[in-house]
Amino acid sequence: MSYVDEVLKRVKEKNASEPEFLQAVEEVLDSLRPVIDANEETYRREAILERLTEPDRQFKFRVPWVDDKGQVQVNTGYRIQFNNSIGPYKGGLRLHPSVNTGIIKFLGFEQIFKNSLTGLPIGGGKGGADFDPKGKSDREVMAFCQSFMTELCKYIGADVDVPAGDIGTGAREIGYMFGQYKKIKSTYEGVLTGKGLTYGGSLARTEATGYGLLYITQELMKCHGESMEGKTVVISGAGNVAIYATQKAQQMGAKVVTCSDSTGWIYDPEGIDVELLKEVKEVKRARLTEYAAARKSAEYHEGRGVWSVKCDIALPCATQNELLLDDAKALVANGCKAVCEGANMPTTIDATKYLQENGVWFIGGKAANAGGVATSALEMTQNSERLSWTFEEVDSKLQQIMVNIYHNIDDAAKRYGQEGNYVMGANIAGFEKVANAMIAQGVV
Ligand code: NDP
Ligand code: 2IT
Repeated sequence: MSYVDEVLKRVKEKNASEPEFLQAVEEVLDSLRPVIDANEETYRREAILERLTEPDRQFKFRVPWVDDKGQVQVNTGYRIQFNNSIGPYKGGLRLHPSVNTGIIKFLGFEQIFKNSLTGLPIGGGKGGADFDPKGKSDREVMAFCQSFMTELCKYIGADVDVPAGDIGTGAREIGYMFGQYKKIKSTYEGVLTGKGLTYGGSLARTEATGYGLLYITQELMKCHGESMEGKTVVISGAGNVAIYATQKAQQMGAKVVTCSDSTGWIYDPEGIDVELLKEVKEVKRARLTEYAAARKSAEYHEGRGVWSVKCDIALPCATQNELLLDDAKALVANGCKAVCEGANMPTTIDATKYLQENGVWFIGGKAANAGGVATSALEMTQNSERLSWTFEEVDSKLQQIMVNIYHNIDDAAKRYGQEGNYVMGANIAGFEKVANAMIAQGVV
């Protein structure tokens, strides 16, 4: 049995109850076969794949807080520090009822390769809780965040582990968590990213994941002799990534005709009104029915359905496993040229294969959504030098990083005779740097 197959078998046996983690490991290890096979003896002796698929450490803890009725509530908090061979652990905090060990492990595992691809010195980690901020008052969210940080603060630090936002964690939650960290530790340090602009946050971090997604998509199109101008784009999600992806796509001259949330989706043939979407989602924290009620051209549909809309480019920006095989078939049948992932692992493995086999240019999340964490690393740099850069400075660095990522993953795929397989290119380019650092640092 090959080394990859041996490790895959062992990982499946050990983590049988964590399907999302197994999916992420399978996708990565499968595509690393050419690299591993070429250096099998070294990687096997060093147990590189076993070490990569076993987190450095994982914390799971009780988060008690009091709701507005005086009732004590209990959630489960997580932080998984996966790999710090190229820098301090770095990755977001997800607050969503679906959060469990397997979800955080899959996200932390992906983060290792994504962070490596940015070219910046950051390792992989992820955390969160099964808390649902939806429908909670600001006071309840603050109570939860303070209790969560009371425990989390023992494990993180500006040079140790630097959490940030993800689903359900935005500027409000990061603010409350930062305040509590500072209160307990009596130290003012860049321990979180995505902070408010008046207390150490970076300009362009809010926009970075969505903007970065469009910068890499634009480079992909350019390298295939196409542009974004006049293209029809279908986007899922209506949160941080989806909103700023929509905004940047429009600035590039494309028309974005959909968005979605967990209850339904919007088809707006005249193009999504980003200011209205921001008002509904960022200010009112309301459902998309409010968008439809305020906009004549918009149709609201219950359930899921954005991938059935005819488009040139599809950008999944909501959550994992939201683009399935049948959706991939619909996209291909409708002539979609490119799919780039704003979310983490939104496309299932069979859907990804179908898209690739049918000539759709496909860039996975590790490369396509790396602009968020890259800009977080730029926030860490600014915090360290106690300076803040202008929006234009950060944005131009972000553009350069995304263009570099495109060419790195394209080159890596070509090196192994797999031109156009950007999934393989991303996994290989991300892996090589981490594996080299692990070997250089010995058995730790
Ligand atoms: P937000 O919480 O801001 O928005 C998430 C959006 O996705 C909401 O519209 C939400 O709808 C929808 N959604 C979430 N869960 C589900 C679900 N189970 N089914 C259907 N829709 C769902 O999160 P972000 O925009 O920050 O994150 C979106 C994706 O991008 C995630 O995969 C995240 O890991 C990834 N990502 C985020 C980065 C960042 O910087 N924020 C960086 C890189 C990747 P509803 O409001 O109804 O729940
Ligand atoms: O998935 C991700 O890359 C993020 N949620 C952003 C992580 C970060 O540290 O900015």
